[in-house]
Amino acid sequence: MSTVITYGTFDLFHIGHLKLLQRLRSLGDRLVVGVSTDEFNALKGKKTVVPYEHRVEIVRSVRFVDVAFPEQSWDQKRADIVREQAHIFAMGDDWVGKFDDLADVCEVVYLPRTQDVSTTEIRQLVAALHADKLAELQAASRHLQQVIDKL
Ligand code: C2G
Repeated sequence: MSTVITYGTFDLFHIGHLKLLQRLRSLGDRLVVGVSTDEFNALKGKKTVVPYEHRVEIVRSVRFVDVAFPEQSWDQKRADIVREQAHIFAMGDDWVGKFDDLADVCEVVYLPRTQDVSTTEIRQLVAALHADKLAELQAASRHLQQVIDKL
């Protein structure tokens, strides 16, 4: 039974997250995932849209995931690897080289990210849609005001 371990925020869960979990699961017999808590993300300077309780439940419900647990600090990985008896530690290649220090306790692997999708891009898209809607409403209210003024 070989275990693969990975970590992430998984905010606004998208196809990039799903494809990574699917590929990681195919590297072993069991996939365990550390999901960053909201407090830990604050330490990372990250504010998520979806709260931790929902993100970890979504990750847990992915059929490629066997276990999901809270990631609360940068330095818990070594203990997690030993606890879960992980053979492979893996991340997307935006983290390449960052966790090579774990190579004394398990194999360290970085997989290519899925192109053209990210939580940041989804947030920007929603913000742009919001701004467009706002502009539309402001134009409508200006027009309405002009009509009222003519009455
Ligand atoms: N990912 C991917 N393709 C994308 C977007 C993300 O393969 N288009 C991968 C990332 O490389 C990462 C995982 O999905 O391995 C989760 O990404 P994030 O939620 O952005 O994770 P992050 O906030 O970087 O947290 O201790 C490590 C941190 O917990 C990593």
